[in-house]
Amino acid sequence: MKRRFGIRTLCSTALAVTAFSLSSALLAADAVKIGFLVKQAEEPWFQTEWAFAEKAAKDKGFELIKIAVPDGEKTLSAIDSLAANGAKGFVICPPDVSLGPAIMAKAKINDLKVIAVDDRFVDANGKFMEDVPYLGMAAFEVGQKQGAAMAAEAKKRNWDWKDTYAVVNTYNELDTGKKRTDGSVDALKKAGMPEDHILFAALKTLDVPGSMDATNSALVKLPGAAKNLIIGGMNDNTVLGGVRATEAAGFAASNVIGIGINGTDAIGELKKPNSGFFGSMLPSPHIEGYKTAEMMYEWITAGKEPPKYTAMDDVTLITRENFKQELEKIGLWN
Ligand code: FCA
Repeated sequence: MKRRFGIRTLCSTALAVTAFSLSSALLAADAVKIGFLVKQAEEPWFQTEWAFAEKAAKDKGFELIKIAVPDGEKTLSAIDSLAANGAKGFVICPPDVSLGPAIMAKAKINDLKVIAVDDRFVDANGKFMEDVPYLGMAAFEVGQKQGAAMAAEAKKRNWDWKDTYAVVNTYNELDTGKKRTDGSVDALKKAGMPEDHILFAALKTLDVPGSMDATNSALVKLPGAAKNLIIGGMNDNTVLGGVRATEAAGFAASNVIGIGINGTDAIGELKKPNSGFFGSMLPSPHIEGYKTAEMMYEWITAGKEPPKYTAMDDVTLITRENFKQELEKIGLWN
């Protein structure tokens, strides 16, 4: 009797276990998979987007597949591997916006939905691919705020425009880059900076060494009267290298105002007690990462199409005075 009871218990336990593992296997097979592809995984900006997309994945219960795509070849093969893994869509900041048509063609063959983040796709004629949902910075406005912050700090230091010059590192190949530097130059001019005191230096690469090279090429063109310098660029890295170039050229920190954009990539610099890198315009990488991943999830699971264009225009100037508090507020201080 005792033995029979034992066997029956064993059988039902076995059945329960089978049912459980079946359902968890089904669940795993059913888990929605979403890719998040970024062009410069080494930038804290993109690591922050990833971290918050991961948070969305936990909250909503989907699986996030993060892939670094530094070039076109890696981008296209990443899309194939996402499809092979059963993903249903991906969010992407492409290494080159003109890859847009190739990315969309690959996504279509593999039946994957696409949302662009930060850098907007352009077609073969250089026109925005407006059909592809895009979320990114309101670039001109953010640039204007950056320029206004530079001018305000120059005013605070009682700088005279007569001996103040600006070096703006540009990356006009990328619309969001061009609009940001156009915006900052617009604000500097409106604040009274003479147009011929603004020097432009084209960036070859979007990293610190690239911006150091660009600024160096402009510094040699400065007139002897240049005492104070403003350093501009589309993000933190493109300003950080510029500031390094001013140090090498012998400018003291008190004679340099560099203000970047991103905030995330300037944390190490702002931890230093002093440098010509004065601050950064901090947008919302946490919201960008979370929201794009969430929009993709809702598109896949509920058929809710994301808006074609979402502009993020909220920025806060972070400096050595307030960066810790501002980053803490949005959960970015660690
Ligand atoms: C571009 C830049 C990044 C970041 C992002 C919002 O992709 O390369 O550093 O500023 O826009």
